[in-house]
Amino acid sequence: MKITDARVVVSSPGRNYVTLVLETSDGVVGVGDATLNGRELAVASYLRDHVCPLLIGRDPARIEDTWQYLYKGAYWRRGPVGMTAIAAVDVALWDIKGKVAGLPVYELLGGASRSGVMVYGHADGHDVPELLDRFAEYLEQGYKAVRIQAAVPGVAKTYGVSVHDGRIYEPANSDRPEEGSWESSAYLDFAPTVFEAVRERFGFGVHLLHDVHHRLTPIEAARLGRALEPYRPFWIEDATPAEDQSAFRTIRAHTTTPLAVGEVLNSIWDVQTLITERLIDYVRMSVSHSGGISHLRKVYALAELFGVRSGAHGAGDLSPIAHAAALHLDLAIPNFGIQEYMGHRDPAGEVFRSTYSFADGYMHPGDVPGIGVEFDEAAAARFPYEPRYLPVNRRLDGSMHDW
Ligand code: EZ4
Ligand code: CO
Repeated sequence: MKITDARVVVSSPGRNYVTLVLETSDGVVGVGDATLNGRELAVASYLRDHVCPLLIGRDPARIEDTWQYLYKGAYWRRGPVGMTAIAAVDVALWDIKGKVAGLPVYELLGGASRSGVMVYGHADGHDVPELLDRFAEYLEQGYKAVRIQAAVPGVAKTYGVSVHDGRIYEPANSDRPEEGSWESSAYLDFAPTVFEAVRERFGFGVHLLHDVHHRLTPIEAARLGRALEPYRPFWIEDATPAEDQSAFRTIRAHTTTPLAVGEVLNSIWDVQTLITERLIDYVRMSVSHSGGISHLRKVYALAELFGVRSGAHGAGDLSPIAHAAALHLDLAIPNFGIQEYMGHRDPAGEVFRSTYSFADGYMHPGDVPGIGVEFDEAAAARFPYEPRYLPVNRRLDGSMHDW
């Protein structure tokens, strides 16, 4: 069997997605997600112009060899654009392998290690009462874990708080980067009061998560971790800018609050120190942005040796194909921790028909052969690409801050 066609589809059913479609001489079709939020067309070009021509004629069964060929063959290593492109190829090849074998991908990865994948949802609010109302809705739906984000009083725009139009939180909401402002001291005082309010109303029988979104210095992050200890968070995420691995030594030295990081990282080398020095508890790299199933499972295997668990990024900018791929891996690995699940805005469901399901706080990828997501190219063509940027953030003196 040979790969006979490789094409890239950029569409915007509710938000932009980049999808790779591979076809084989046996008529089997595999799909992979290549979406890199706000930089979509760079990955589309990397695939179209530099990778797709190399795939034609290759044996789709040789997943690891293709991975090595694309990674080592590029000479230029790591980085979000290249690793997202390779991930799309990798997931499409796993999809093909599953379809050829007549098995869901998790069976090819060693089979299920658990009956379901615990996911967390996102509760947010412009103030604490609104957050509490949203939180209650998640509990009613059966969620066992919920991320809590509330607007900081006096701060113009807070990460993670949506415009409540009944839709899913989407930070890439403008054709120019929106500008926000940030000052950490108000946030550091406010965040523990949010946890206190949620614990007071709902008790300790539900996991609470929180995303700091790269906003603090190491010693500020240490202070936050310590202040949150009485409320026993499941984790704080991206407490400091993620690329500085050694910053976590400082945070770790001061708090027992569990730490998660990795959604902006792309390779096993980016988390080598974090894992081998046991500086984090959860690694948040996603299938789509870190070389696909083949590479992320190596990250998880390394993490297993050091007692670090998975906690993969699962925002709406990861397509349903990426979410399904994540669920297969989550179901199979021994050191699964939790999976983020934001859901997808309509009309994404018209373009991506998925077989995964949610019940009582747990998800399952389904048992159809392959990844379990059908990509409808005719439907995708009805939703053309729209330029969208993530926001930027400035300090009160006008200088750039992480957003
Ligand atoms: O900002 O996915 O944990 N989730 C997040 C997300 C990210 C977006 C960036 O594309 O931090 O909201
Ligand atoms: Co995050």
